[in-house]
Amino acid sequence: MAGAGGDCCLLRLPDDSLFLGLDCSTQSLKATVLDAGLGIVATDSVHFDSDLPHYGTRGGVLRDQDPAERGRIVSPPLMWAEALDLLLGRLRSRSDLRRVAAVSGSAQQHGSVYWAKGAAAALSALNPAASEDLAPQLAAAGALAAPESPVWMDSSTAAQCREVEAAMGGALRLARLTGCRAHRRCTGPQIRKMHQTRPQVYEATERVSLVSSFMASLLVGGYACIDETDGAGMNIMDINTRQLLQDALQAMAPNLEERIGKLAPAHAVAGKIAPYFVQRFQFSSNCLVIQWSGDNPNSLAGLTLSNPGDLAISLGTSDTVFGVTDSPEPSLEGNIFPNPVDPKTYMVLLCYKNGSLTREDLRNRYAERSWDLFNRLLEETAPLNGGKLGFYYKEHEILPPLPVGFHRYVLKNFTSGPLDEMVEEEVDKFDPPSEVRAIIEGQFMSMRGHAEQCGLPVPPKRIIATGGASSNPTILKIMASIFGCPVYTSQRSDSASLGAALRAAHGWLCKQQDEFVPFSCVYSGRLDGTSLGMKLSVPFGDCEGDTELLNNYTLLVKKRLEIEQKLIERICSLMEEMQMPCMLCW
Ligand code: ADP
Ligand code: XUL
Repeated sequence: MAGAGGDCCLLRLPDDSLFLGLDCSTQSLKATVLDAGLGIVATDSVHFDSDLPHYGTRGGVLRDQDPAERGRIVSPPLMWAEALDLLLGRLRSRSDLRRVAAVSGSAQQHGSVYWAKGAAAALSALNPAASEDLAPQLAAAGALAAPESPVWMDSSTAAQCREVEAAMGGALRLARLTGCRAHRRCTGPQIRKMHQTRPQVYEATERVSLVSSFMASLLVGGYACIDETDGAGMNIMDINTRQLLQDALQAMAPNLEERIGKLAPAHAVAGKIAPYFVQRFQFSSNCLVIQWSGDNPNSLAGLTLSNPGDLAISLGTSDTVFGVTDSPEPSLEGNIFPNPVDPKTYMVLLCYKNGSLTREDLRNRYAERSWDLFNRLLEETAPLNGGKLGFYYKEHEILPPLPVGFHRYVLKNFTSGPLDEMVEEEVDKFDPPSEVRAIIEGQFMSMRGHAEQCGLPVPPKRIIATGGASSNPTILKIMASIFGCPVYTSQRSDSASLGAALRAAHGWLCKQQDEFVPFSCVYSGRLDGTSLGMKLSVPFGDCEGDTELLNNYTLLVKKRLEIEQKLIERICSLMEEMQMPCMLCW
């Protein structure tokens, strides 16, 4: 293996080359362009709601209003295609796209795109000379069997999840085989639901892509493979052998294998960039498209996370907590994905649906829509919030699996008795500053408790924070106190598009060497002074009282997990009373 013996620093990216990374996330399409010295040359983004308002999305998604389709959350794939044209048009005026040696990307994980019969031909015939852009050309060719794609926020697949787990010998067996139980957002159950509820769409489908492989397909002008990392979020791939599992495919829908196609490693070349992009945006016809992957795996690459003692926390539309391991132990709570830049290791991930959009909701209710006021309220309130604990679910949550609803508790005798003996009392509301502290403390306490249960390092040596809300230092301070470690941030909060640019460079090097080279060859000896340098944002342990506060948070985390369990039991017995199947504990 080239460079495995430590001589990978001999490998060089050509001096004048650029590497483009894209990130098609829930709310926006973002870009990072790196030069050969890994400096950031350009960044840009297209915000779906405001830049492409004709799709009518809110937060990048459409929510089904039909009561029978409660929890169905979709996005139009043509919106992502239109965003690609718009973003590349903007980038072309700011950087010389002819110098881009390779492009790769990230996308929100789990979403499924249904290509119609004949779409492969339509992709290869995209016409750069036509007056029309990608989206209208795809629409005119009838390239999509479904105009809307279920995305990771969709929670309408409970029945399919139950069926799939039963067919596969239970939730834990499925998790051990595929890296996770059938979470509602997993792609396999989404495909099963499409087959069951819209059979005409499934019948008309030639290929199913993930959002990541959909975007790569546009760039290569043909079907790109699903990569083995993002593919692990589907419940159909064996995470050890990285092969499709026949019984899992059958548990989802008939004739699925031919619709999925082959899987490919994340560092592989998907193809050369299609003539459409060469002529429209002046890419070189030699520009390589490296397999796209999921946004969390690409963040792992962008943060160069490789030390098992480090924990990454991404505060984006979803909140995610992840780390690296070489001995994965799949559980009922988290997800295991192969590491996109190291074939020997895996990433362990916890995902929360109530991330930035729920924080925004509380900011709008209690802090006049202003992050400045939100932060002032956080600073006005004392750590531990006087024993006030809040559970805020604007979306059906994954961890714990609770439906939409807000729950608030106050621990009785908080200032006088021992914390672990305190009893909680349910209340209707808190004062606004306490609401604001309760959501932030609550989110981090939940992450700490569940991370520990999944075998992630707690306390970690350090946390690397990323995603939109990681630009907020007041929030990061609370994260450090609750986890009991320093918090670092990278230069830019969009580690997914940065990771995609680095993976583009990695894929390019692997192609040059004709074999896998270690990812560190891309940045060997060059972390500081490049886009990859980390800065210490919040130290830990320097202030008197840090440790005592951490011990108190430890007790509150325990209490919080107990209350979560009681909430789950309460909902389960309500469902039982109504003689409905319990969706929380199947
Ligand atoms: P995505 O998952 O779509 O990639 P991002 O990582 O871009 O999301 O994060 C977008 C979110 O960042 C917004 O919804 C917003 O709530 C949040 N955000 C931006 N600035 C701040 C801030 N100063 N404090 C807290 N949250 C912020
Ligand atoms: C991860 C997940 C989310 C999306 C958000 O499993 O579902 O983090 O990737 O973009």
